[in-house]
Amino acid sequence: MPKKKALIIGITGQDGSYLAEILLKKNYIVHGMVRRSSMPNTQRIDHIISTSRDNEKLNKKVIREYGDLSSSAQIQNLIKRVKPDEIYNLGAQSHVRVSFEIPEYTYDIVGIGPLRVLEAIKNIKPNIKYIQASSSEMFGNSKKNLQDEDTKFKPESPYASAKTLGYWTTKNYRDNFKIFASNAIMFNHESPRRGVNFVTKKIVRGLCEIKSKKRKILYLGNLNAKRDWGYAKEYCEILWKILQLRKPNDFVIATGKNYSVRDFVEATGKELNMNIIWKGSGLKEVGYDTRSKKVIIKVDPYFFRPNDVQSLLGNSSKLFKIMKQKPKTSFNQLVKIMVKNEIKLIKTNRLY
Ligand code: NAP
Ligand code: F7E
Repeated sequence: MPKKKALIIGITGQDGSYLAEILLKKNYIVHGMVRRSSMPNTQRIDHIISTSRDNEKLNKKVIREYGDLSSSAQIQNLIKRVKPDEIYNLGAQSHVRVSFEIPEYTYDIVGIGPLRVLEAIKNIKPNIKYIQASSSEMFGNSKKNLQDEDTKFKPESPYASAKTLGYWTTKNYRDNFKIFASNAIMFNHESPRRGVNFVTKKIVRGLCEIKSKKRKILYLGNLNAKRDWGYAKEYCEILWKILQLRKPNDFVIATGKNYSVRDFVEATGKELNMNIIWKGSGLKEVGYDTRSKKVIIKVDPYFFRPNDVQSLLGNSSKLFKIMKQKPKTSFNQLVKIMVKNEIKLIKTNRLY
């Protein structure tokens, strides 16, 4: 049987890199869209990038394809040339706070990007299976404490509004043009490969640096926000499984438990033999390590958002019912995985 071909948009990101490894193991030919940059942006996939385009010589490596979600022409050319069986759209300006600073760009890539890909699929090869990385941010500060596929969207940021557009575009192309197009509504998922300006990786790296005396203070924003944090590697395996279903569908992927940023700090501290307690309130609140007897966390309003989502908690019973699948890694296991890896990384000055 000929090998299946996948195109991963966003292959250089956290999820793209895990998904590429998963698909290569499943014997796929994997093409990955990479943006041209003045400094290397392929650290997460350097170990699997191929220099050859010859399928026979690929030997479980990714074929790099230059491209950008801003360009319909590039997307069309790529789809015409590669003719993938499956497209995973993980490409995004994925930082919520930054989306308030660059809203137009965020709308273009995150909101219109999926339309560009789906329109190309419709016109060039309508039997391509497509999955859209949708986000729990679409629920915003929801009236429902537990969010599922039927919960009303209430996007609070340019990022969330743009993701909501991507979600509906995906559903419209499925309903109107019979494209196999599914949404994975993913709640926060983390890993050692998480970008350093997301809160979990920032906390883990920051506390590891404090522990190894490379820095004194870690500055954070909203400590009270609660998130449903899962393990990225597991979520990527589920993305693949969603595309193997007989019919396209939309699924929430979540652990069903949520914790605050403050909880994440305390759990990370515990792994590093610190005992962090909180003193003061508001902007004056600090995290104090009773072992070193030092203040190690302070609040910086720079990291606040004009409007933050205070609590997200996902109900992934539909995923479990239809696919007998649910994320298994617990909050404490996730923290352990991230801290263990960071201790190794920090010795070599690598981020991933
Ligand atoms: P990430 O680490 O920020 O990766 C984003 C990827 O998109 C990177 O490869 C990035 O390339 C690429 N990209 C950015 N702008 C692009 C453009 N103009 N054209 C083409 N590619 C572009 O994000 P992630 O955490 O892996 O998340 C994967 C997807 O899931 C994203 O769409 C994100 O919005 C969504 N999502 C993530 C979570 C989560 O908790 N991680 C939850 C829900 C949904 P560079 O490396 O060159 O920047
Ligand atoms: O923030 C608070 C912050 O930036 C989590 C993206 O993958 O998941 C991610 O979006 C919470 C927020 O992730 C800092 O205010 C406190 O309440 O790690 P984050 P996010 O905004 O939830 C969703 C599902 C996505 O789709 C996105 O692509 O932590 N927080 N202090 C902080 N956040 C950051 N970044 N930095 C801080 O210093």
